[in-house]
Amino acid sequence: MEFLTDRRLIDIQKKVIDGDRLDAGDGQTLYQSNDIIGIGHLADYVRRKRHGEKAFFVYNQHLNYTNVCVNHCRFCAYSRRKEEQDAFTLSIEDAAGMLLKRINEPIREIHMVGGINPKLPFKYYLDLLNTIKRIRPNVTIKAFTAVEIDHLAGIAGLPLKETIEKLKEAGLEMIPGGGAEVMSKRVRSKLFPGKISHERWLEVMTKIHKAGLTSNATMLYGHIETIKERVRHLMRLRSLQDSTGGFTAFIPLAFHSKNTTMSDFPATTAFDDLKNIAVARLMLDNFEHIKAYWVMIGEKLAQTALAFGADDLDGTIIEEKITHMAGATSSKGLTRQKIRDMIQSAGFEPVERDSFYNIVKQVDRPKTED
Ligand code: V47
Ligand code: SF4
Repeated sequence: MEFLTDRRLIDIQKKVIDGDRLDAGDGQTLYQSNDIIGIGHLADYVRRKRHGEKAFFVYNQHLNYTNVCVNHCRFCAYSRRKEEQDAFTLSIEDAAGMLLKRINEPIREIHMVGGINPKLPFKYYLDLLNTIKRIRPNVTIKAFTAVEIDHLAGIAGLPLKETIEKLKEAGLEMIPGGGAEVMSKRVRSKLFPGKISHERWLEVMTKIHKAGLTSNATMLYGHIETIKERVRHLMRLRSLQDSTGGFTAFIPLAFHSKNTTMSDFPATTAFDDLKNIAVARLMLDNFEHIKAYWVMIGEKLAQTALAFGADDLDGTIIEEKITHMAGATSSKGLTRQKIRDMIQSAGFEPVERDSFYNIVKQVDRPKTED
């Protein structure tokens, strides 16, 4: 492969072709390099070895049950204090109504997260899960980040293991990857001191995986984190994955600063967005899937990211709130046809999946259906 303009990547290229694991020093070199085409080629090589031309997406619905949160992360535009005018908490009936509104759509996954609202009892969360399962018995519920799971154990007055068992009995099958941000004590103390430590985040994930549930993992980038901290974050995820194998996908999250206390921070660049996808694909050799989350990086760049190591575009979503409140300009949802077109016009094969990457069989649909 004669495409590297940065000679420092030659040793990394050899490791990638030989299937050898990259180390933290390689991660640093990749992040420091400006040879985005070279890095992209290497990531694309790994991506095609794993998934060929397949690019996945899921028919999903987002449900945010409350924006009241006591954590006050500095990068968050979504959360509110309980007394603020636009603070909201869904009743179980409200949540049911949101599901019923779209009951005729073949939704496979409900992605449900919220703030840390001390007013809600543990029963509320069990009721939410039970209600979703009653209304939509066949969806997978991917809900509650590790931060919420930690809080739920606190209000249930139970150890993590028992808390997770109760949530599982009520219908929880998978948890989303949020809440880790960047695993660094320095960044946490400056941006999200109210949130659980990264040690606790990893502990919750370990218990989730041990309970037989899967999860995703994310990294919030484009704020005050250093390259070294990004690499350390990836290494910690890789190491946990070595021991549990419970992570399904990694999703780099591009920081959006509008309406936050950090609104002077510029948007991430396309260059850095693609680099984060590609470096993750190369460093996380034990993660099956790397998601280009179109909500954060926009539809056009997410499509391009398919050639830089990503194999998944997340899904249809409809009504994304967290990033749009922080100024995202992407759509709030996409139709399946739009996602298929994005994938096909990038030269890949669209594959509709469920939460566990089982392929959803395509049936002939009338042209009017998305
Ligand atoms: O943990 C909050 C991030 C996360 C901002 O698992 C922000 O499939 C950018 O975890 N700018 C929640 N990011 C979202 C999340 C997620 C999203 C999509 C798919 C999956 C999955 C998980 O959003 C939070 C935080 O890191 N976030 N505020 C912001 N202003
Ligand atoms: Fe709360 Fe999550 Fe926002 Fe932090 S990122 S303030 S935990 S809703």
